Amino acid sequence: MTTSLPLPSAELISEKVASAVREGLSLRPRRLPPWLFYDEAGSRLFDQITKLPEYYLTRTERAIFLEFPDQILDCASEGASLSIAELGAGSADKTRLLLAGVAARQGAVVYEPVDVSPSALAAARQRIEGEIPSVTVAPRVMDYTNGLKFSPALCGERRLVLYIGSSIGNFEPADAARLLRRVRTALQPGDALLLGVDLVKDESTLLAAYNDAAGVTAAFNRNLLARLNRELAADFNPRAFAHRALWNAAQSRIEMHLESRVAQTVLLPALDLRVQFAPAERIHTENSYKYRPGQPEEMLIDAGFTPAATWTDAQSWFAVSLGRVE
Ligand code: AVJ
Repeated sequence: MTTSLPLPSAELISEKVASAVREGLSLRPRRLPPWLFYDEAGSRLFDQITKLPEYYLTRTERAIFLEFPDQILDCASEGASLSIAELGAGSADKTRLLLAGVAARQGAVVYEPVDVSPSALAAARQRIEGEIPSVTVAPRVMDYTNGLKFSPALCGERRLVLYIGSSIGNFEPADAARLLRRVRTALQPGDALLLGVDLVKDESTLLAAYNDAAGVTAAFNRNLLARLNRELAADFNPRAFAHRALWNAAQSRIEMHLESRVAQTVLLPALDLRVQFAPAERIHTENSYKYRPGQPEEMLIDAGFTPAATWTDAQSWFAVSLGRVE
């Protein structure tokens, strides 16, 4: 667990956890931010989610990268050489496809994964450098939602920033817009952003992706409570909360909640907090926005990028859009 490591950054993260939980559990309706899902156990569960038959997002985006690697890289590079940055270190499985393509073209490439988690970055570095020796990994420990600064670009080299996996979907529209504008500000003319987003589709497909038969998403959702038990000495009984995933059509988002099965009181001594839950009272743990065709391009324009191309799968379930800085 990160809290037991004597790293200054781990201490910062733990202060961040404490204040987010204090704030979120005091709100009505109660809520907890989705970045709290990703401790070590949560990251492992998310990895399992990406392999579920119902969770179409990861394999659909991967299929797009497998089908159009040259078009994507041609469009981003316009013949120049590229360095690759990525917001969120992720499992780097899809990133590997693009990195291998860039390495094959230029001989070598620098990859800068940006993440708040030093352990996620270390894992990404090991994986990538082990598999593609011509990639130099330069991890950046940074909370990209609070500000973003890249290393100075090499002369003549263009930076391609990856923000894939529909990670942007966790943010409400105003926050998503602010984040994309921050990315734009950190870039130079010639640089580009590759944005991967999940598209609106039939409700049953959407719901199944967040309500898998094997219960992995439920375990992922409940792990959040187990994490608070581990890190804040809270006494949540995760099984006393039901996993709920619903489609909010008006807001075009899947919502995940943890619903108290009974009246119960939870103690969080580290925060000097005691929270009473009524039966069926919910904690809102995640929004996952789904976009209409054309919307990723609009978001890019709003942030100051020029949309250059969009690639999608045969069913138009997922879109990958490239925005250029002019
Ligand atoms: C990593 C935010 C893209 O919203 O689909 C998966 C997280 N939550 N199953 C998503 C998630 C439940 C995922 N993102």
